[in-house]
Amino acid sequence: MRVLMVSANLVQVNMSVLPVGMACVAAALEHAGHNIRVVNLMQPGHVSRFLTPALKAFVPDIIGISVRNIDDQNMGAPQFLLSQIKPVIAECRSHSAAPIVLGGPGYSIFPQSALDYLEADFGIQGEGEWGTGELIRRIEEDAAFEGLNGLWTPDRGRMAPPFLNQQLDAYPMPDPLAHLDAPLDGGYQDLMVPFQTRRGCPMNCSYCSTPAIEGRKMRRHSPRIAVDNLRLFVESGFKRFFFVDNTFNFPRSYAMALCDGIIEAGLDISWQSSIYPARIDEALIEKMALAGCQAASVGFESANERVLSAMNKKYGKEDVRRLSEALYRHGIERMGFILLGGPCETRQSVLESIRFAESLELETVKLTAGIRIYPSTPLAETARQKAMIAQNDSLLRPTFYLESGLDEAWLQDTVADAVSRNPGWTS
Ligand code: B12
Ligand code: SF4
Repeated sequence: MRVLMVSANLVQVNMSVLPVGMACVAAALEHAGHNIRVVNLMQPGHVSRFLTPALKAFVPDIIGISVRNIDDQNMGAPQFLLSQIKPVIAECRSHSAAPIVLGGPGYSIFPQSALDYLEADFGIQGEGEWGTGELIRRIEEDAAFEGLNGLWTPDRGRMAPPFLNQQLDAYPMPDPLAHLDAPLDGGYQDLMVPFQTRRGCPMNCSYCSTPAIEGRKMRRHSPRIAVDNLRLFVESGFKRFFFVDNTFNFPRSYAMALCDGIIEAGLDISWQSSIYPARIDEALIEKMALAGCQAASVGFESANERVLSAMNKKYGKEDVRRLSEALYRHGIERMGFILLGGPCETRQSVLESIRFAESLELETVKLTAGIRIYPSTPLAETARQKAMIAQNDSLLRPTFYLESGLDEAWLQDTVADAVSRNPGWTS
């Protein structure tokens, strides 16, 4: 079949992000023998510039749309980014009668409400490699959709639970730079190539949407395959990578093996990753530095034990301090993240977290006021019990948890004040 894959992430919030998830699906479909065309829309003007000609010239049999962001998670002035995808769908419909399939991390959190809102024909929740191929097969053979894992339809909802392949090596590795037809200012060589080695997270933080996207069981590529793929990028001139794995340090043995592989392969690369502030020691940090880790996101979220416990975090502030000091010793830039306003938060705990972050002297800190509530999370349940949200609220429109008793204006002022007196801090 002729499959047009469209990345509909039209924003550059935080940084330009290459569509690695869409590239995974495109690689799997190409491997299965389909004729693939990829369009990477990186700003609204790209719709007429790149999508319209592709629709006219390629004449797809099916269109896949990758939905990454629903909103920007900013309680003060939330942007509902999903609305930007409506014109993308309208453009597809005006030039093509091909069925439209949605997928991607944003879509997977809201499989029914996003499908309804965008008025697409199908959605694949979770990983798209197997499900999209199977959907195409059934469309080609005019077969029923019953039992198709991860598939959602507007009328019948979910057909079966999402498919989680335990053998990630069974999928071809993606090339997020393949078929990149929307040039970025300054070229690609300076971009951080998003790179995934593991999927899933077992940590069960109370507010997290990852289970809906990747599941709770961690699945991995073999370190050898990951390193071979990194080498291909290096041979094409790319040296900067962003490991998009949820927690780089889990499991520790895997993180060590991956770093060893990078070092043994002599890859001269630099990279960023996210670290969970537990089960990490100096030996792993030293190995990460040797393998090219230049910066680490440390989402410690709070310094208050009651708040951390309500978030179901499995570390305390002394773990964070030890981690921060070890990263500093090995020359890894520390990017701290704090989430303010969740259950058990008080004015005192807000100030405690800010003071603690100041004492760490991190290179950068991002303070977020209010926690985005995602469906099927313990945080959503708490918000429902406290009547902050309606029982049947889909939560598709950005909705935030702010502990009762915490005044939003005070919190925003306190955050702004902390940002203004600390260089490298943002909100
Ligand atoms: C790494 C990451 C980042 C990095 C990206 C670095 C980089 N260079 O790529 C950084 C930190 C910069 C970042 C920034 C932001 N992020 Co972010 N990020 C992630 C994270 C952890 C992984 C995304 C990823 O790359 N996954 C790896 C790829 C391989 O998987 P995938 O994209 O899910 O693709 C699979 C499936 O979804 C599916 N699929 C994908 N496309 C398609 C298409 C079709 C047709 C089909 C059928 C299937 C399909 O198949 C793929 C392969 O299995 C996710 C959380 C998560 N666990 O998913 C959040 C996440 C995507 N981010 C999110 C957000 C909000 C943001 C920001 C807006 C935050 C901000 N205010 O700054 C920005 C936006 C950046 C931008 N310009 O778009 C939200 C999106 C939900 C929402 N509320 O909108 C998520 C889900 C986190 C969350 N809070 O829940 N992010
Ligand atoms: S560690 Fe990160 S990805 Fe895992 S559950 Fe917690 S917030 Fe989600």
